Amino acid sequence: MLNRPTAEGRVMNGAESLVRTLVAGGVDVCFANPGTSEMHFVAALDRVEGMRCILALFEGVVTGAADGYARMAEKPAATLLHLGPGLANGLANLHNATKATTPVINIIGDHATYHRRYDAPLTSDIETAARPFCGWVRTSPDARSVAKDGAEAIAAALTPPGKVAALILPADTAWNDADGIAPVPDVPMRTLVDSRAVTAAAQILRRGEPTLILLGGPALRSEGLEIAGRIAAKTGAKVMAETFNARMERGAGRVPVDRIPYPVDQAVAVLAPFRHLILIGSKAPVAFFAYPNKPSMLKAEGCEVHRMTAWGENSVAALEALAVAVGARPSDVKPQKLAELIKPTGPLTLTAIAQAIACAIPENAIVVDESITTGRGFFPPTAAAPPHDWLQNMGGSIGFSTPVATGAAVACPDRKVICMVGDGSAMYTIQSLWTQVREGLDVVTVVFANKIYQILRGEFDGVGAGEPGKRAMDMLKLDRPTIDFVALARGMGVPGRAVSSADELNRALEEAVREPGPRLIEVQM
Ligand SMILES: Cc1ncc(C[n+]2csc(CCOP(=O)(O)OP(=O)(O)O)c2C)c(N)n1
Repeated sequence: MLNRPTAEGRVMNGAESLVRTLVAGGVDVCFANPGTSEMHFVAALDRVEGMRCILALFEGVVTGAADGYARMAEKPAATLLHLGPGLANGLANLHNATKATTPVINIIGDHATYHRRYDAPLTSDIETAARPFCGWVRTSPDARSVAKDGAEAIAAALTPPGKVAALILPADTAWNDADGIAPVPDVPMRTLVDSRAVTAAAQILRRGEPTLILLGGPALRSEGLEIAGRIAAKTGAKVMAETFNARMERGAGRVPVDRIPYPVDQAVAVLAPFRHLILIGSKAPVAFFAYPNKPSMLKAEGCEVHRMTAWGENSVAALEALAVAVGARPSDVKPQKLAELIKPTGPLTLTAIAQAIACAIPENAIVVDESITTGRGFFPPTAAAPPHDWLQNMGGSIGFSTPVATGAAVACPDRKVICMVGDGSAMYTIQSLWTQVREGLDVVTVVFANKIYQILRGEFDGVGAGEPGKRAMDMLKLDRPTIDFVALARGMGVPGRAVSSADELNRALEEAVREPGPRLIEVQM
């Protein structure tokens, strides 16, 4: 362990070469939950300027925060995880990040290369654990490779459409001598769509048969939506988004699009009229789960699917080319009638909750949506709120929103983050609140405390499991004991309030949006 002097006369080990490579490569935020094997990475933080390292108290918060950060910062964060078990705790939110094609760079410590053969307690096959959830996996063989491997991890994560990368760092590769910083290899741009795909889509649109343009990914930012709105107005096609989306720009002044509903019967009904489906940055819609006697593919029989853009292609440029091909102009877009913003009063119905949220969303807010059954109908009533971003879970693994909101707030310190979460989902990664306090993050967490896994009550029926008895209902209900979210928040330093009427919710939201720093509102349903 003979660490060499740097240009400034200090020694640089593998860990420091990696931290410096990350910072030089534009990765300057790291969400961390370290252990013994990561201590040299932690030590390097004191020697390297420019890396903001943020402690989270569970790895699911670490990985979810990295997802939320990258969605908003449009560049990846690193994570620091402790061997196989640390990674395992973080995998669920890496799964969600992978499905959303979010770039993430995981640094996972391992035992020193020579120690692995002794099967010490924390030994496991980290690469095998990482592979199903990470698009790029590598173990650094020695300290001199660490910087180059780190630079290649950045390039892999950033290569369109975006990937979760896992770099495994045996402890001796962190503490042995390194050669210095490595430059990040060139990252390819999103490629342009094949002009034949544009011509084919334009031909379909010109036929005038019922056509749905289904948008996903970057096409859901305001520019893509605006162009899609032009195309729809000119051709009569309908534009929709997938059920769940990584990031959609919406609100007053933007072209509103609705999403395909989650329940299979509703989705089938929405898609039934269409003869053609044009996919732009999206997938042909499939049911979240299989149900007896229900289809897996949601489109109507005979509906033709045309994939206009492949993964990693520039879907906004593709929309632009399609608009030109069909002769659609900005003046073609007609303003659509949106649900009025009405401040609700009286009992806390689902409509009242949606209206209260819609009135409270401030301009440029970031809404993270894990509202599950409570928020299924939130989209139309919030469409006229001031312009905001709406982030959702594309991987279905719950415990997503509180970490993602944390990371989004780190990425955008000047924007209010509103995290809407079911009480069941909130309990997976509630530790996020502690990190929000420590980092002074502007997040309002709104917990929908219906005291049940309400969605699963519906799924019980949906899969034909019969009538739930007492023991089955015990697996769905969260009422024994009741969870006190205000007390949980207080325990982590977050001021909280419970509300049980629309007026109370209005007031709590107004206060939480006005005051800086984290706040929690428990909506008692
Ligand atoms: C990691 C993970 N574990 C379990 C599930 C199954 N699951 C889906 S939704 C849900 C409950 C959600 O409850 P809550 O957040 O309270 O929302 P509600 O259904 O009451 O609207 C569960 C347990 C899952 N999707 N992901």
